[in-house]
Amino acid sequence: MILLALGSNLGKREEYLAQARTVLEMFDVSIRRESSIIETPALMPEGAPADWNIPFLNQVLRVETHLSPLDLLSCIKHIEADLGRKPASRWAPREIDIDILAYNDVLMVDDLLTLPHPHMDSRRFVLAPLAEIAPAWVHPIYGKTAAELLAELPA
Ligand code: PH2
Ligand code: MG
Ligand code: MG
Repeated sequence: MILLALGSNLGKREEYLAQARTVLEMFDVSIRRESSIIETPALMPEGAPADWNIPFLNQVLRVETHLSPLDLLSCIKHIEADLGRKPASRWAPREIDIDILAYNDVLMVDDLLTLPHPHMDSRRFVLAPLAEIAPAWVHPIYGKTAAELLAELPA
């Protein structure tokens, strides 16, 4: 199962998510399921500027594609730039963020891409929409389902 997470906390957030879905389909990334869109408080690094504290819209997609993980990543980087995302520091507010959560059972650690996404198991804004569309998906390292990982999150 190939899983993507979308996030936006700048500008017309809903439109950025919709445009991302449209452009993904144009690049041979077929969306098979999409979660509800949820609004979530920004998770910020310690010491982040106060004006970074802008709520996100988040959504998770299950997709199919013939692109390899790194080709999918480079496609995603192009889409993010095309939709108007400006280069900014890590975790700064962004018009659109598209992250690959998992690519089948591929395990990789690379400067460009780590799979599964290294923080997905601790983030409610990822696990809640993921558990909505793929509760039985099993994390290839932890051997737990999305539903189990969500249930184990501290409140
Ligand atoms: N993405 C981040 C940093 N913080 N917070 C929420 N709620 N949702 C996100 O998608 C998010 C975040 C970096 O990609
Ligand atoms: Mg992200
Ligand atoms: Mg990203």
